[in-house]
Amino acid sequence: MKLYNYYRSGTSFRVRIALNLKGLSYEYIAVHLARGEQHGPAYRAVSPDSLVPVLDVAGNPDHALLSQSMAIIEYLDETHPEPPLLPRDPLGRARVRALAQTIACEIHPINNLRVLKYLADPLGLDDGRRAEWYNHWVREGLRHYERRLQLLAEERARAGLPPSVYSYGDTPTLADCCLVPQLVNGQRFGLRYDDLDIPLTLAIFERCMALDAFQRAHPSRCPDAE
Ligand SMILES: N[C@@H](CCC(=O)N[C@@H](CS)C(=O)NCC(=O)O)C(=O)O
Repeated sequence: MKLYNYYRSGTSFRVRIALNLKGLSYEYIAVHLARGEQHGPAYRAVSPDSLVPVLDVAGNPDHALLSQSMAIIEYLDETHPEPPLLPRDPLGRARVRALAQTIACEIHPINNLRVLKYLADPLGLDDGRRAEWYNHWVREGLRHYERRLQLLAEERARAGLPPSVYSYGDTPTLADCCLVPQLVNGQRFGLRYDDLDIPLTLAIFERCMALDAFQRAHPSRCPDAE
């Protein structure tokens, strides 16, 4: 498999984590987003929407190019079921997808590179105002994530179960693949989490980052890291 990605891309980071958790090796193909390589004709042939990540599952540029990190991770989970990244039961799957989408649908799309660029030009927001935008949506989204974790912990307590080790249950799931890159991305933008009151979220982050699969996927460990 080949993964077209970029070290600082949070959605690429999600897929790198999933590949590592599954124990799958892949060829790392860097697309330098900051230099605009995603808009060149070579990459356009791979990704019509000029976005990373793209996973080439056949090693053939003419077919089996998968886009959208969530679809890619679910594909990997279905084709390589162990260890599962989604619970077996429908209720658990819905819960994990809801957590994952709290990050992937409510935070990330309004904060990605092209949106931040558009806020600058043509909308004219300076760096400070753009940071305000970014911080607002990340902080709000993380508070909502924490609240979901609290509700799940209460539900488990009612069933006589201890709190989850990771976002949902005792093993990492799709939700953790989304959470960790978002938190790392926020750190890069100078976001502080200590005044946010999100203890469950931060404890899960630490547990994930203690795992080799998450460490190896970190931007600082990527071949294109600067
Ligand atoms: N929903 C897509 C989002 C992909 C996305 O936004 N990728 C960003 C990097 S994290 C990108 O390629 N940005 C290029 C740009 O903004 O020009 C996914 O989950 O894969």
